[in-house]
Amino acid sequence: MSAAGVLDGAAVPLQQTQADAATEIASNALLASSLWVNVALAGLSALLFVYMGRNITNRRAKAIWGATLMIPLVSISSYLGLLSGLTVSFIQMPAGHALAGGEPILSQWGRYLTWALSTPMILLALGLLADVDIGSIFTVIAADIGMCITGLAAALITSSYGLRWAFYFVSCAFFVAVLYALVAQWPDAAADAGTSEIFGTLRGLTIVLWLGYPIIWAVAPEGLALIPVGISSWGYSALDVFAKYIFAFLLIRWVTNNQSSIRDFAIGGGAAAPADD
Ligand code: RET
Repeated sequence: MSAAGVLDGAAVPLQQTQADAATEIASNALLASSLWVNVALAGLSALLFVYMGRNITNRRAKAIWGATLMIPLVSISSYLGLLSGLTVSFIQMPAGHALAGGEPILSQWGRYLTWALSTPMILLALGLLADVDIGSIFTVIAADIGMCITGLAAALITSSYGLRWAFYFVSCAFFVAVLYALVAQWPDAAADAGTSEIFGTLRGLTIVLWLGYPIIWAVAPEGLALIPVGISSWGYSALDVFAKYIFAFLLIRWVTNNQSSIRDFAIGGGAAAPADD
């Protein structure tokens, strides 16, 4: 395969399409601001979370903090990738799509790629908080990665409009598996672990906010093209503010204030030894 992208039927060097994408973003104030706001908030969040976690000693609390800190760090990389044009492409829509035959759309496919790293961290943090068994954490994270990668496929397919939606619905099926665990399985573990209250708050936040992402995809230029890319990008960015930074702040604040009530990891594979007093 040659290192060339195809735009309007003509071969275009990849470097050029990358620079074009970056220029297109920079010249659209709505779009550019939706990305820069997140770079700034992710940076501030990462610094704040490092500071908040400075006195954590409980190992489970430390693991939750570590997973949570990854969320803004992945986010910075994600948004810088979009701004640079590296993870953004002009995509010609297939026949059947509302924009078929028109200008290629600017797809922010890097979002779906980096969600495959950030969303597992969110679920790992929630699973550790609820003290869910490792098999369940693994399964839910596998379904979640499946959701992100098939979402990426749905966004990138240019050969068939039907297959774009087929991948969209496969992604939704993975999403249902994640939601099922959050709604029906993990709350019992959280109740056993004594973390029901904070788990309930974060679970509610996660379910409501995560439902917004497939809705935006469906109405964005990638799907039915009912809204322009500047608005869909702001939609994702606004959801990210709450689903990532606010979520992570609430979790780290609770963990640092309640270390003594967090069940530490079992030592040597057995039950944790009771305090020796
Ligand atoms: C897509 C489109 C295909 C169908 C579904 C989707 C779900 C995406 C979700 C994303 C959550 C992202 C978060 C990112 C934080 O870093 C891929 C949009 C179901 C739920 C929370």
